Amino acid sequence: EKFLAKELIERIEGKLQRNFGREPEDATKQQIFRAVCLVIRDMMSELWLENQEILNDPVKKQVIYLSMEFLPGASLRNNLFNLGLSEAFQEALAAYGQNIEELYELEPDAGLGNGGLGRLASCYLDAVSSLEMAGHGMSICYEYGIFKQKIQDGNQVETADDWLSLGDIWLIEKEDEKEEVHFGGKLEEVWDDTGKMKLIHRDYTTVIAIPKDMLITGFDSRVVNTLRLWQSTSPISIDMGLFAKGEYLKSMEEKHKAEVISKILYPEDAHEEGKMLRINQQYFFISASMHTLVKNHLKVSENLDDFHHHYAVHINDTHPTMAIPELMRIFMDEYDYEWESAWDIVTKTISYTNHTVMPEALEQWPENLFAKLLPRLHSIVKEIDRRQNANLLKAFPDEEALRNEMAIIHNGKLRMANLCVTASHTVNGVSALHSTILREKLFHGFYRMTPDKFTNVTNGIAYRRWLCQANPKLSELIEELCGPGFKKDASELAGLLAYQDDASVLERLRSIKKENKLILAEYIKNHNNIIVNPDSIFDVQVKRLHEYKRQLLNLFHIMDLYNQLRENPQMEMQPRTFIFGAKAAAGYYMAKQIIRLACQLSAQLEKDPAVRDRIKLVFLENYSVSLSEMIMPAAEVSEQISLAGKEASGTGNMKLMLNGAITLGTMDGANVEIYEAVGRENMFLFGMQVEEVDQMNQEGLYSPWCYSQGNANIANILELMSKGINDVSFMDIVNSLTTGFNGASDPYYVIADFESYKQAQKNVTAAYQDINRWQKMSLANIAGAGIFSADRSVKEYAERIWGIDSIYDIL
Ligand code: DL6
Repeated sequence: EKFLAKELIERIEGKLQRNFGREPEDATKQQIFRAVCLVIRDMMSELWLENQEILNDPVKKQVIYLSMEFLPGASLRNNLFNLGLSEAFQEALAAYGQNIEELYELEPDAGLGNGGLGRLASCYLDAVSSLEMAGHGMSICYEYGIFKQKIQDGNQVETADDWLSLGDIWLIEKEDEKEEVHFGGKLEEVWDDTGKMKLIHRDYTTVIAIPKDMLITGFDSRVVNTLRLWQSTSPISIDMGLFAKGEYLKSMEEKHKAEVISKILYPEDAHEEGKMLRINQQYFFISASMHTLVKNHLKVSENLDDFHHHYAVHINDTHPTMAIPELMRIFMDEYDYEWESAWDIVTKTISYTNHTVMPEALEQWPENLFAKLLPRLHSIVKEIDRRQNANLLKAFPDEEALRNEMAIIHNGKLRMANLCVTASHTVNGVSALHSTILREKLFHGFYRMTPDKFTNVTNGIAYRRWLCQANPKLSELIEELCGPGFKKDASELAGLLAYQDDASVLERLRSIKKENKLILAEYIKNHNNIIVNPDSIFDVQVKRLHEYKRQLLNLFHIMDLYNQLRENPQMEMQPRTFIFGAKAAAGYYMAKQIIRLACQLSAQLEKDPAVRDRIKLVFLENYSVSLSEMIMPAAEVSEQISLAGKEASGTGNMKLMLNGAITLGTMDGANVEIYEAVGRENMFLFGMQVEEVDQMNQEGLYSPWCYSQGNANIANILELMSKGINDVSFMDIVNSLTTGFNGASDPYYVIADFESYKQAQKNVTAAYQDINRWQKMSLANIAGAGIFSADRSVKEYAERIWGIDSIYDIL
């Protein structure tokens, strides 16, 4: 049912009057924003209610996507687009002289995640709703999301992200569905008359979990799902006894301790305090979520025997692993299930996606800390480990080292990935290459034991957000040429290929890109005070800052160009604008140094009149979902230059190709599948392949210092960094490359891959100078991006892992 602008005007006015006591003409922008969102929320709630009966039918399975991180970004534009109401609202707001674009700009991003993993979770919720499937996300309602990045004097400074000040408008509190979560305490054995022993948990601390639900729409869909975000609070708001004694701060201590759990997106786990908070966060949202599922199931079913027919519980990386022992605990301690039957149901319920092979990101908890915070869960994990060890002994009687590697508890550590693989019915990686690495290396022993458990689901993106919403001109052109079908079925983007030799279409593509570049150029002027040439190549690397992603390699190339230009100021060159966006973890020293290098290099290039019109470096502050929606449409080169074997998939690579940028990348993660989709002629490949990296690692003979001795360009770059860029020396980076900072020198082979990268960059320039060739490549990338739709990924999960279908198909 479509709404007329007139009806919307009445609804918006009603909200303004009832909620803020204002007429439209006296309302602030924030109040109008809130009123508009409330009107949309009502519409979504109606759709949500309509589906409740079907959704709660135990015969119809639903997926529960557990993730410590979701990155929804902004919701207003997305919800209007999905509901088909963008124009109607635009018209309604115009009646008050309001521009809907300004309301879009007002909305803060819900930044409840760090990067790719969280954004993927949000893309998948969008796809689940768009495919009219039943599925809900569960996570934490962090009061402060991912920090806001400020660049001050060329350094990253973190400030708090108070997204709830306006973002709360999308949350519906369901106080009546709150849960209790128990921490700490001790276990006591109690024997009954029949000689049966029960473990009783005593003296625990209780924290209350309050659900805040965000409704999730899908494109042109009757289904609205929810993202349930748990907020922590204490059952005791104030201890009146302590207050009466004058101990004011202490009287509120319990409340503060409880509330800190959902205060902030988890910090690094570098020290014990951090670890403790993170274990508490994980258990908090898992315990509340599992209790809710069990309760809801028992509303529609007699017992828990058919729990796995009703719920597919998916673990997004190891952070939600506690779902495994927590479900076991609930089944056994609260519903008297025996171990075997509980295990049977739990293992049929749980599936797990691995998102990284980086050892430092594979979670391991100190056993003593885990036991202290969660004594009952610890006893259950110990029993899972004991049983698993018996299985391992049978499977690998002569391979002690392998058994140790596969153990869940080893050397005083709890290894969450091994627990996940042991208890999940299916384990997947996120690109073909990554899944191969899981099977052949990281989880090889498990693969030998249970090969059928392993599968691959290549990541996908909510492509309508980055194409139809972020790049409306391109979307309109595609619709004009290929019809509107691509909005439902991304594979129809391939229809564009019919136009690859059509000069007028190629020209229109070029002019759309130019318009988008102008928009980004304006943003850069306003935010960085740098005037960029819109005819220069917009070369983009946007992603979290990590050494393995090799932003440093990109900077090496820029420093090399700078050195060449200084030596030969007359050198002919196609102007380039190198655009970076990246947040570094607050405690990650080397990542922060690399940001500093980028910022100082940017300033240095600007200072030099012989250089600044040809190469520019722009470091965009505070890279976020919303900023990405402006960058992707304007990008021409997509830098995907991680060391082969390290990037599990990448999803920025997909968003950029969808917008016609051409990938300059290594054979890593989903780049391999981009290569399969568009062919070598439509991207720029370089660098070592995984096998070569493995060989280098095995030989252990790599000497970046020797490379630099034999290559004057590399030596000059190192010298430039040592002597100083914009008067700042970067000796720690130089040392990390040449003599080793934390162990091996240049562990991500920046220097080894440099020449190959440089050649690929030359190929980029040559291709760009042939306008027709470049536009054809660009078109081929847009046309080939359909495979990277999150709808495709979610369909694969639904069919091969979760066993769910559209709720309407199975009626
Ligand atoms: O699968 C989503 C995303 C991938 O695209 C990236 O390649 C990968 O680095 C990222 N992984 C993580 C791992 N975090 N932890 N733990 O963020 O996942």
